[in-house]
Amino acid sequence: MRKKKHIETTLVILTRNEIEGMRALVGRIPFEACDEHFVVDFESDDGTVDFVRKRGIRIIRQEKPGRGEAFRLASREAQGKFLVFFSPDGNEDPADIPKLLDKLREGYDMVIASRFLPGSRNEEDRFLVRPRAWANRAFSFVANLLWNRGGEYVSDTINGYRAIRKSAFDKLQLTAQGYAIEYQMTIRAIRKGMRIAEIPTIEGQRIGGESKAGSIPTGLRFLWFLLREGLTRF
Ligand SMILES: Nc1nc2c(ncn2[C@@H]2O[C@H](COP(=O)(O)OP(=O)(O)OP(=O)(O)O)[C@@H](O)[C@H]2O)c(=O)[nH]1
Ligand SMILES: [Mg+2]
Repeated sequence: MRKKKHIETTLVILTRNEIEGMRALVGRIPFEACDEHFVVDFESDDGTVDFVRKRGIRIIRQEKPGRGEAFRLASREAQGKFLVFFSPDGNEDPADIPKLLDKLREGYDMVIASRFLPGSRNEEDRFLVRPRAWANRAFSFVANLLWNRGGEYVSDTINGYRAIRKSAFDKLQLTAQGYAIEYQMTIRAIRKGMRIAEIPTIEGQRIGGESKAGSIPTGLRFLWFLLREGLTRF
């Protein structure tokens, strides 16, 4: 009998109308660095679904919207003990995928691609006024101030480009539906005293399509979320 291949790593690609990004990036994604991969898609109607299927990539269609939903669905479907989440909109450099996984192999519970470390670059760095980057740094500052007791400072608590052990993901019992999912994941990992590492990343520009995360509504949602999370016993 043939021995079943051991699945260590699962690559999850998150899409909601990302045809241009997928076209540009699919050839650069190091699929061979992962034992399993699939796309989690929410209602794309721009050709993303066909594009993915034609390449023989498994696609899981989400029924409820939101990145939070996508992360939980992916974790239920994944067979690997290490999960790495990649969004093909141009912001994330696919070459970081093996680097994130290597850090998990070193024993960390979660590894974040940070846009705010020495050697990193943030999408807004080309501008003088950087509202999104400043808001991101402020949210990270508050999370560390409130909950980080002696762990390494986490410089980018919000970036979605990250890898995590499935066992750690399950322990965090994440409830956020949308873009707050990553922030919640980091806050709860800090509160649980999990081992968190960061690697510097170079954030690229969005390749095509549209951002679904307007800065002001997303920022306000984060503030509201921070308040609720602060009041949650965990
Ligand atoms: N599966 C899934 N993917 C989503 C959902 N919402 C957004 N995405 C994907 O998540 C990634 C990040 O979403 P964006 O809208 O680019 O948000 P952002 O990165 O904060 O904003 P910009 O980079 O400025 O556009 C993209 O690849 C989206 O296609 C969702 O509900 N489900
Ligand atoms: Mg983006």
